[in-house]
Amino acid sequence: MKELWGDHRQTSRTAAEKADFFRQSKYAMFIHWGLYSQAGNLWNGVQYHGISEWLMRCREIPVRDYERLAAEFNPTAFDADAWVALAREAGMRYVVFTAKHHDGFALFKSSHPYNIVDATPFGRDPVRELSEACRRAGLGFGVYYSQFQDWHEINGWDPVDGKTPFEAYFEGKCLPQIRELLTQYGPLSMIWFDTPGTMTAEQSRRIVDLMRELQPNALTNSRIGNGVGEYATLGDHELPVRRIDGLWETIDTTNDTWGYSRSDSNWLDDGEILRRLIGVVARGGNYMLNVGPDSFGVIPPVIAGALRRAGQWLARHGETLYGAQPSPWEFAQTWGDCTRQGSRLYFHLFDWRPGAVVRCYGLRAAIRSVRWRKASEEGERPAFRQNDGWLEISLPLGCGTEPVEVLELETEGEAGAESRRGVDSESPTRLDAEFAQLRGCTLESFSWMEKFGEWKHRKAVACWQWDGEAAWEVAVAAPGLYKAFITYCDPCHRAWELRTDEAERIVFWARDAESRGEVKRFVAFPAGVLEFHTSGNHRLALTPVLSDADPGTAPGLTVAAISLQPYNVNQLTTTVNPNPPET
Ligand code: FHN
Repeated sequence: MKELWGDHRQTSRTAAEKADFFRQSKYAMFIHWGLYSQAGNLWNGVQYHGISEWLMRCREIPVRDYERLAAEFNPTAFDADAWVALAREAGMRYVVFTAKHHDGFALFKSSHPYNIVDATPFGRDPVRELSEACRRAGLGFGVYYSQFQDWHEINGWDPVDGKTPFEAYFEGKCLPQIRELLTQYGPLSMIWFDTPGTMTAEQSRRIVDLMRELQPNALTNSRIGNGVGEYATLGDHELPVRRIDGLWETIDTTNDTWGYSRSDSNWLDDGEILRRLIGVVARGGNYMLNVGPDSFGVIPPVIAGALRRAGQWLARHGETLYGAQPSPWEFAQTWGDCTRQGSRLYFHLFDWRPGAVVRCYGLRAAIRSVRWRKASEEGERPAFRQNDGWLEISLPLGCGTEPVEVLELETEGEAGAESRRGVDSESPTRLDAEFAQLRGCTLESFSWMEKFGEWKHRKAVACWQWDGEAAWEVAVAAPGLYKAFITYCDPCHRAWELRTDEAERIVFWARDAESRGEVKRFVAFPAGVLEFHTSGNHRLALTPVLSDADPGTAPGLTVAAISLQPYNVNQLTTTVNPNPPET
């Protein structure tokens, strides 16, 4: 095999170069394919509705019964070039394929007999075919390897003390198979590890040492465990609200499962794929999106079509994302999101209409020009003005056929941005918990599953004391009335108040927003109409109502966000507070 690889042992790229490949790429295809795809979540006539690659575990299928899937596995329609062509057409820059998932079945030729070449009528090696197809197409190629969970092996799961009996599996199957992957398929972009469980630091380190020895150019993700990965993988389906520094990725699915499931057609559409991709790049990360080919080896056509349509957009607007820097703002905007290449900003419009004004606060740079990223733009240059920290761009009438339209702005030098959030006078502005200043309460991270394996993540302010306060520094575009919506769960059936620094306040009663166990049911409740008498800087504070205090209890309430929606911009009231709060 060595001849296929060239001399890569001597030509190790530096860490910076490896990072550069990752940073430039931004968008990747994740593929979950294995014996579970044969079952498609159907076992003994019963359809199961969680993530399908967990079928063996969730249905408690004995190893010998599950192994029978191998005897049937003959995906004759599998065509590595077709999958890779789809990834390319979708605009993805590398592919990560499940060489071995938790069920222990290897989708490559291994000395361990439980592998696709030796144990199925199919008899081909998809890792080889995909690695070669990616090389031909100029895409990066990496493999997923479940290093800790192996439900096929008696010692490959739930080690008691991190050594025996797990050590026997680790030495006997895990390390030899990783060696095979590192030596049989030419240069890999990465090995993508998963669920390190109770692996010891030494075990994680030994895998990394093997990678450094055999493929120093291959990256390692954080799920190798014990802090030795080179880039961070966030929680499954986690789309961060705030910018994250360093190398990281969001991993996501095109429906609600990773492996193929006959019962799951909850597909993303091209617009949603693009919005998620852009949002992740704007926060500083890479987006790896999964497909689950079926038992024939076919990627379901509905999602293939959506991926291609998103790819057509990327073919027109790729320079706004590949190699792009994150938004100068830490957060998304009311109208969409922003990416940057040097002194060029790209405003990706998710939510807009012709003739509307795109407004944003706190850009620290003068704008030289604004244009549509469109083929014919003659006569349609949007007008813009910068005033008092606000930038306003007036969209022309009659524009827009794209799932996401893009404005290109040229700035004087590289733009920075204020951390203070602007409150728009025409569109709702969401103030997330992540950006609140907290006293007597804490920011907590919540993760839960809706269906089995379908993760949701949200940060929220919780653990309130009676004198606690969550406050947001804002810049209000125009004085007037704003309807406040509070997104929360776990109500305490108590009064809360939202107060401005102009002594305006609304008091609302926290209603029922039932959560079930770990599952958080965040709901945006209307709380009241609040007035800002002046434009400019303000402070908005949320507190429990003290007169309600019961020393024996906590105030409760888990608050994810406050949204301010312009109530009636034309109906401005007096500049004197008509309704002073009680002291
Ligand atoms: O248990 C796996 C799951 O099946 C899937 O592979 C995902 C992908 O990130 N990783 C694990 C759960 O986080």
